[in-house]
Amino acid sequence: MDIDDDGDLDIVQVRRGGSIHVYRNDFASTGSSGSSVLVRLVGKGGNTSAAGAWATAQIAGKTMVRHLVANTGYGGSGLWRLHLGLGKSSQIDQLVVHWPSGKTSSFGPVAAGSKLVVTEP
Ligand SMILES: [Ca+2]
Repeated sequence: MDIDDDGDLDIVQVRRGGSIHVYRNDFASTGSSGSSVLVRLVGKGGNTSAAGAWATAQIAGKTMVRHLVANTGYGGSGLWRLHLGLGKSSQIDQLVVHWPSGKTSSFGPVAAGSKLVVTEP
């Protein structure tokens, strides 16, 4: 998850019956890492969190796929948004969201550093 909303991924670890550990990733602020695009999806009907949606991103001739899942293992939880790492690329050429209902949303280019909210059509 990205606890400080700066586009790089951080980790929060909660041990059963134990303490909470937060590992904040400050690598992006050093200028040493690449950029990213964050996409929050808003579904319709009973699935407003868009669980089960997925997206494909065309970035510099390569295809990236990201799935929005409800959890990431025992007691785990994901971002509830898509984190698309761009490396040194300056944009996503085309982004296609595939909704659980079967609908799609397509747009682009999307500049690095963007934070999008996409609503199901
Ligand atoms: Ca972060």
